Parts: sequence; C-alpha cells; structure tokens
Amino acid sequence: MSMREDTQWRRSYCPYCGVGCGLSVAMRGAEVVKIKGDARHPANFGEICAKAAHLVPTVGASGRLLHPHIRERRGGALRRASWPRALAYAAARLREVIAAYGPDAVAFYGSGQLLTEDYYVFNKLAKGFLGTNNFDSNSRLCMASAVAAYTAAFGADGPPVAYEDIEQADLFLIAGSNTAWCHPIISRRIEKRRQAAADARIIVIDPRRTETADLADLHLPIAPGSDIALLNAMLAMLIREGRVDERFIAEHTSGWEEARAAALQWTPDRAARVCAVPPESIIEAARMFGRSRRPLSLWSMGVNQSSSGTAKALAIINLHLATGTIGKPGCGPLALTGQPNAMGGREAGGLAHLLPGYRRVDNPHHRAETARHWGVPPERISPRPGLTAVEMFEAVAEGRVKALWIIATNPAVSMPEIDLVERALRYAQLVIVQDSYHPTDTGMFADVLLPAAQWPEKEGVMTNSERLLSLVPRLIEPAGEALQDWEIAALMARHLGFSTAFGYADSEAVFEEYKALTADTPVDIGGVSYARLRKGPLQWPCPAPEHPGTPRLYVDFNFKRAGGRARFHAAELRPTGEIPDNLFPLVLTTGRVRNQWHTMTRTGRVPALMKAAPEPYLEMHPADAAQAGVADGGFVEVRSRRGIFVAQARVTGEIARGVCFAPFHWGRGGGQFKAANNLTARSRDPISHQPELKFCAVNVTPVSRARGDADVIADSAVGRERRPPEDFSEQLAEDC
Ligand SMILES: Nc1nc2c(c(=O)[nH]1)N[C@H]1C(S)=C(S)[C@@H](COP(=O)(O)OP(=O)(O)OC[C@H]3O[C@@H](n4cnc5c(=O)[nH]c(N)nc54)[C@H](O)[C@@H]3O)O[C@H]1N2
Ligand SMILES: Nc1nc2c(c(=O)[nH]1)N[C@H]1C(S)=C(S)[C@@H](COP(=O)(O)OP(=O)(O)OC[C@H]3O[C@@H](n4cnc5c(=O)[nH]c(N)nc54)[C@H](O)[C@@H]3O)O[C@H]1N2
Ligand code: SF4
Ligand SMILES: [Mo]
Repeated sequence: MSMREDTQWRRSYCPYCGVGCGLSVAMRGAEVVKIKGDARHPANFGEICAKAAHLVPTVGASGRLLHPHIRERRGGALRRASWPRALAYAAARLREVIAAYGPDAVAFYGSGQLLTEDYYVFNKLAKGFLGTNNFDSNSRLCMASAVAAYTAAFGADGPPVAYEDIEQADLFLIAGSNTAWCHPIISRRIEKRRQAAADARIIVIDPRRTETADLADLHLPIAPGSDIALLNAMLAMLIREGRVDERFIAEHTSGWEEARAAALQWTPDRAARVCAVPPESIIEAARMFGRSRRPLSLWSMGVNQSSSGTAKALAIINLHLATGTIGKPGCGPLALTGQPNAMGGREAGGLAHLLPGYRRVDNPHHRAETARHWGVPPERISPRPGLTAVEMFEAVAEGRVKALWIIATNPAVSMPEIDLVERALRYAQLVIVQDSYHPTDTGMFADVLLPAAQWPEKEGVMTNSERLLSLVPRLIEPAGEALQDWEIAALMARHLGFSTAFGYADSEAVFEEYKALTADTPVDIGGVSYARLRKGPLQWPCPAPEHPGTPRLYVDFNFKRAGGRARFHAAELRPTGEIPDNLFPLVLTTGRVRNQWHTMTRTGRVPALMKAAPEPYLEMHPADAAQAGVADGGFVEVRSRRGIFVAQARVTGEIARGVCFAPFHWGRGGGQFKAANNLTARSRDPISHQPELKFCAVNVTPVSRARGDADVIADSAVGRERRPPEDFSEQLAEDC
C-alpha cells in the first residue's frame, strides 16, 4: 500500500507479548491507519507478527467502555455516572469497608499489561497509603515461578540474558514454550540462527508436537508435569560424562552437593519411565547440552504453570550453573515473559510480596526506604506479604476480603476454576472493574466500572523479556471519557484523602518518582529518562545518564547472594495437584492459539485473527479418541472435578497419548461451557503460589443430540447465544 503524503510515521511499541517489538505506526491526522515493524528496534528489527499487524481495527471506540458506571443496588442496572460521582461513590464504599474491617479487606488485582507508571501508583496507594499489601497481578498466573527461581538461584530476579545471545547460541533448549505461536519474533530469530550456523541445534520439551517442536532437531513429548525427571537425568548425564565445569562450580556457586545428589538419582531409564519418552532421547538431549559451548534455555508456561514450577525453573538454571554457561555471550537461562510489561511489574513491585526496586515487604530496611520516599511512616507498610492471585479470590469468596478492584485483567475467563471466581465476584461487597472494553466476563459483575485508556491512548514505559525499557507514546486521545490507569488510581487516592502525594502532572512525573526509588538496587534505572527513551530503548541496569545500558547480567560472575555465589537447588519431583484415575483418566493441559490474545477483548474483534480457531477445540490422541468413541470434528463434553467444557474434537497424533489440550481464550460470556477454565484446578506451587493451569484430570465423552445433550451443545460450541443467568445478562445502554 502506498502512503499518502499526509501520513506520518510514529514510533511505538507492541501492546501484546513480552517479546516487546518496536512498531512504526502510520497516522493520518488523529487516525491510526497502518502498523509495521520498527526497523530500528533491537527486539524485532522491523518484523512483527499477525496480532500486531492487525492492531488497527482494535484502535478507537468500537466496543469500548466510554464512561464510568455505577450499580448502586445488587441486581440493579449499571448506570452511567460522571467521573467525580463514580470516584466519590467508590471511595466512600472503600472507606466503609476499611473502617469496618481494616485495610486488608480491600484487594487489588492488576495485570502485566499495565505500564510501569500504572503499577507504581497503584502500589503506592495500596501498600503505602491504604496499608494493605493485597496488590497482586495476573503475572502470578504467568511468571511467578520464574521470579522465585531467579531470586533463589541468583539472589535477585531478572533474566541474565539478552536477545542478542540468540545470534550467538549453538543450542536452544526450549521447555514448555510454544515460541512459534506465542513469541513469534523470538522464534523467527532462533530459526534464522539455526539456518545460519551449521552447528546450531534445537531441543523442544513439550507434550505436544507444536509448530515450535517442528523446528526442533530433538522433540521430547514428555508427560505433562514430568520436566524435573528429565532435567535431573540430563544433569546426571553431564556429571557422569565429565561435562560439568568444576572450576566454575567451586568458585562461583554453593549448594552443588545437594543438587548433584538429587540429580544422580535419575538415570535415563528411570526418567524415561516417568516422562514416557525413550531413554535414548534423554541421553541424546543431555549429550547435545554437554557438547554445546553456548546453550541458551528458553522457557515459559509449560514450566511455570505447575505445582512444581519453581523447581522446574531451578532445574533448568542448575544445568547452566553446572556447565558455567551463564554471564557469557550466547548462553544462559531465559524465562520468556508473556505480557508486554510483566517485567515492569516485577521491577515496580507489582506482586503481593514486593515493593518497588525488587524490594520486599518482609524486609524492614526495604519498607523504611520505600516509606521515606513516599512520605509515610514506616509502620504504614505492612510487613505481611499480601494475598496472591488465587488466594485473593478464595478470600473474597469466603468473605475475608470485601472489596476487590480489578485492573486490566479478565479473571472471570483467565483464572483457574471459574466457579470460584464467579462466587467471589457475586459475594464481594464491592467490585470495581477498570477495563477498556465492555461487556467483558468480569465487567458483568462490577458495581463500579471505570473506563481505561488503552494502547495507543496512554503514555508510559514497558520492559520486555530481556530487560529492555521502551517508551510507549500517546498517539491519539482516549476514547470517550477514558483515563490512563495511573490517573484513575491517583484520582481515587485524592478522593480517599491522600491529595498531596498523588498530584502528578503527567506520566513522566510518575516515572521520575519511581526511578528515584531504583537507585542502588539491581534494577537501577537512574540513567533512563523519557528524553533518552524517545531516542531508543535501553536495558537495565542503567544507573547513569551516560551509561549505555546492560545487555547481559553477571558477566563478572558476581551474583547477588551472600559471597557473590549463585546457588544450586536440589530439584525434587513433586506430585501434581491432581492424579488421573478411573473416573478422570486423561490429563488436560491448556494454552494459546497463534492469533488470539487471551480473553479476546481485542483480537476477538478482528475476523482475520479468528479464522484459524473460531471456536473452542480439544486436541486428543487417536487412541484416546477411539477409546472414548470420539470422532474428529465431533463435539465432546470434557469434565473435571470442577466443571464442564464443551468443544469440537481435533483428533491428532501430535499430542502425547493420555493428554489432551484446550485453548483457554473463551469465557462463559460466549457460552457457559466454552470456558476451559471451568475445568482447571486451584492447586499451586508452594513457593511461587503460581496455579497449575497446565494440569488437571478429566474425562471426555462425545456429545450428541440423540443422547439429549441439545442444551449443552446449544450453550457451548454450536450455539452462539449465551444462556443468561439473571444478573449476568445485561448489556450497557447504547452510549457505553
Ligand atoms: N498468540 C498468543 N501469544 C501470546 C499470548 C496469547 O494469548 N496469544 N499470551 C502471552 C502470554 S501472557 C504468555 S504467558 C505466553 C505463553 O506462551 P507459551 O508458554 O508458549 O504458551 P502456552 O500455549 O500457554 O504453553 C506452552 C506449551 O506448554 C506445553 N506444556 C504443557 N504442560 C507442559 C509440561 O508439563 N511440560 C512442558 N515442558 N510443557 C508443557 C503446552 O503443550 C504448550 O504447547 O504467550 C504470550 N504470547
Ligand atoms: N487455563 C489457562 N488459563 C490461563 C493461562 C493458561 O495458559 N491456561 N494463562 C494465564 C496467563 S499466563 C495470563 S497472562 C492470563 C491472562 O489473562 P487476562 O489478563 O485475564 O487476559 P486479557 O484478555 O489480556 O485481559 C486484559 C484485560 O484488560 C483490558 N485492557 C486492555 N488494555 C487495557 C488498558 O490499557 N487498561 C485497562 N485497565 N484494561 C485494559 C482488556 O480489555 C482485557 O479485559 O491468563 C492466565 N490464564
Ligand atoms: S511477537 Fe509479540 S511483541 Fe512482537 S509483534 Fe508479535 S505480539 Fe507484538
Ligand atoms: Mo502470561
């Protein structure tokens, strides 16, 4: 398409995944007309994937929540209100709850899609001014296990690797990540490296033969949840074959004896039985890793979303510590972050145990430093970590938390066990939902709806998977009366009586205040400013204005733990939260499709992106299908101990026997039984508190009209009309 002369190209940054691609946005007047990759951005060098290429139809007012709304009576209607009225109403209700039950009766549930400035202001309000640490985010469902593992191993969170290591690696160990679909630009960089370097190899560990597995030299279709057996067996082989770096271990690590002993219990044969793959492929994987001089490990949800997610991630890190392949070009452990600013959330203190600058609420010095910066007495910040995501919804459902403020996430679709989430949302005394769209599955339960500006209506900073900070500019005015997320938090703070501490002039003022809190922390960004970011992105740490940024951490092998040593951890295989049995014999794992983004509030509006997967589906192995009497393309009812999901069967040899897979993008809003999270369980990792979204026990039966299942079908995959339970049926008036 040739561009007219009045077209202006502006630099921006992708609001979808954690790869963090730079965009060039074509503007005609106040209108966004086209999007392509920013050739100068070091994450993508001009390439983008289909989701970003189809951003244009998501920009603007269609389907958006344009005005604040209040529901004054349960069962009553949501009615439009002015901003002052909505804020005064919400603030009064929050005050009532706090006066009656204390600050911990209020909870905030945020998102890795907030900008750093948004996180900062919400955290300051919750943790510093209201005095509750109940601010957690959907990142708890996403990379909490990676955070816990990095922190345990290195003494601080933060991936040590840079994307430029991809072009120098000679082995890619990709575990539990469908990179080709979910981090497509990283996948393309890996593919290019594989083509350019004759010796480069790829190993993929995934129970499904994904498009990522198609790129692999070796694919290990392991049984879900069994990664630790495999990774320990690999480490044991490295030890037996003399492939470990004894000198690196002696000089820069601790805890080796325990990790070594734990690994040596795993022979390839024993691991092969647990993982359900041939011992030869485990031996082959270990030898490929052992021979490699620059192995780069990448992982995401197949590792993190597990009841042993932290241990899985530590087992990957152990391989790098044992071979001294960290802090050097082309190698190291890289947890891919899913959301565009999940990293910024970690940095700004966006989890229930954190304060800004990788500080912790349970550390008195950290509380004192933060309180001083916020101008509050140190005792205002509670020493108790707040509730983590799933605990938060349990607490609401049990009446321990009374008021819930949900920002930029759609838990009525994305949390495990949607029954629990709905119970909580119905039972809460006050639900505030701050979203850009309406209706959403979660917004249906709101007492107060607050319209948020979305990309590209808001300005602020995001950090991608490789610690690279980019500035997202505001290119157009917000739709309707929408405001930036941090502005809404600051306005509410003022309605709650905290006027002086929240009087920011603009996003940059928020950033500057946050930045000052990062001084002398691992995430020091003292040298970063909006002015510098306008010229291009920067990787933290970047402590001074002339500092060029830091591509790779730990190049001096000086880790952040006592004595500068990284720590090995014995990785023990824990049982999964649920064991398949006669009643529920199959394992369900869940995940994403290539062209949908999560709960589809944006990508679901783009027909081109809907094509490949217009409806929920269930992948299952031909042998399991035959046993259950399921035909390819037929409808199936999937049951777990918690609920029912109905989908169209895709019978395929590309999934391990005994395992089935469903995408989780659909919520009940489109049909009661379309939601895969009707089935999933609340079990979680004991260290990271990340829920086990990748494993639950199910049974599968065909659904047929002959059997009288018409209602079920009508309410799910075939029928597009949702059965409306009374207070779930409402749409807002036209003007919304
Ligand atoms: N298209 C698209 N891209 C996205 C997103 C999106 O919604 N759509 N979301 C973004 C976000 S927030 C995230 S977190 C990332 C997620 O990115 P990914 O983690 O790549 O995506 P998933 O499909 O959730 O899961 C990855 C794989 O884990 C495998 N798996 C399941 N159980 C196990 C196991 O026990 N062990 C191993 N080794 N593998 C297992 C599954 O078969 C699946 O192929 O994607 C980001 N990018
Ligand atoms: N079964 C299963 N469940 C899963 C997963 C899985 O693999 N399997 N993955 C989990 C993971 S890793 C993640 S990250 C979550 C994602 O799950 P969610 O966070 O629930 O998914 P999104 O659809 O991205 O929700 C973002 C919401 O914010 C709104 N929004 C967009 N931009 C803005 C903005 O600028 N401001 C505000 N206030 N709102 C905005 C959108 O309209 C949308 O409603 O799902 C989790 N759930
Ligand atoms: S790979 Fe991720 S960041 Fe890059 S264009 Fe696609 S969705 Fe956006
Ligand atoms: Mo995620």
